[in-house]
Amino acid sequence: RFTPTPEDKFTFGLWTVGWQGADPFGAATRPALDPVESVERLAALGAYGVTFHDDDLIPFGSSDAERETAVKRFREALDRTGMKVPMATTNLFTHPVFKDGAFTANDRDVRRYALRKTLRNIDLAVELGATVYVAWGGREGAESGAAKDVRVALDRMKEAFDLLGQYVTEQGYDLRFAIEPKPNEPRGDILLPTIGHALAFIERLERPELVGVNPETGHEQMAGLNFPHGIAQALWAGKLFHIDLNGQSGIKYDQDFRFGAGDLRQAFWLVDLLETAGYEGPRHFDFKPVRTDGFDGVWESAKNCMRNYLVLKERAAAFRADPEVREALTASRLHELALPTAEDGLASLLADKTAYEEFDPAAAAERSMAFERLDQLALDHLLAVR
Ligand code: 3MF
Ligand code: MG
Ligand code: MG
Ligand code: MG
Repeated sequence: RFTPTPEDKFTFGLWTVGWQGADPFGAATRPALDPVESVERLAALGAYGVTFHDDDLIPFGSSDAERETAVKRFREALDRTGMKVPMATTNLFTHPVFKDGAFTANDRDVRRYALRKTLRNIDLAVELGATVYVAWGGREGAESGAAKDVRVALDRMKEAFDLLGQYVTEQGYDLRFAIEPKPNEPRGDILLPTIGHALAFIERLERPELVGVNPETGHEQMAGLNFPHGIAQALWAGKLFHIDLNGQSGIKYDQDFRFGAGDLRQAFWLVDLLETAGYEGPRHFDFKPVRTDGFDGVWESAKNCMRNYLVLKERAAAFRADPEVREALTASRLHELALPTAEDGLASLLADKTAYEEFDPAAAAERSMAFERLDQLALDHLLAVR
């Protein structure tokens, strides 16, 4: 029970289990992990696949020969274990050259280099079978006002995504892009800070159909936003191309706890949403095993990201199947929300005296929505006391 299999489509970034624990105030507390070991361990735990930044697999500055060896060993581990690579991404934030950003760096040479670094890894991503390419604009931003002309920077961001879209189209690649929003950290403020900003930006691109979002639980919650609500809007827009699952306790630094830690109620509603909305992409964990622990904690937390998802999946299904919940949903008029407001048309709405002239707002205001009972039923199911 609660033991994952590849059909559950759980994936992990190489950088998650591989995180060595260096933070702004302290050095690494764990040695580096070989990507091959990560693939093997995650496969043994029941994961479906792994994802990577170019530099996670091929250390920055590697020679062509070193690059070939690293890719060959990785590919052999994938073949041996049956693990997939559904997504890849570019590291455009670690090297000091990216200190002022990549696609929106003021320095034009840096922008051209960032695009070439990305295009190079796109070729590898496609070779390894990826169909989604994530773009987190970690250092696209500023700490002060005059340092970045945001409107002009957005022109450059659009230019970058238009060029990337042109490239995959010309190459005939089956690859779509997913923008990962984040409000701040490491920059004081980051461009495209939330799901909503990203969705609006995408509609201004040359090929909007090629670009969606990769929202991360903690990133939206760092901005005080409701993650399941943001995911619902991304799904509604047909733009949930990928997702980063983790845990976060309120408006703080990017905590990257394992999935299930942090805001458990939002995690419950998120799983309920993903499992009922027809989302078929990977359930991808982007978390950091706490730096207090050794490798025991790394594998324990990786296992528990998946376990917690499966527990919540069972709890959410129990909630939906409970006859009392169905009754409560009806009492709260959820079925009525699903009815169009004026399927009879505007003229008919204007002619309908019961809609206005004869409508009694005071009487309607007295109808209880009965949300308290509904929410307690959800909590009882989440706590497994029903
Ligand atoms: C940072 C992140 C990133 C992105 C990654 C793209 C290092 O807060 O979440 O992880 O997820 O760059 O997938
Ligand atoms: Mg995070
Ligand atoms: Mg993160
Ligand atoms: Mg992320």
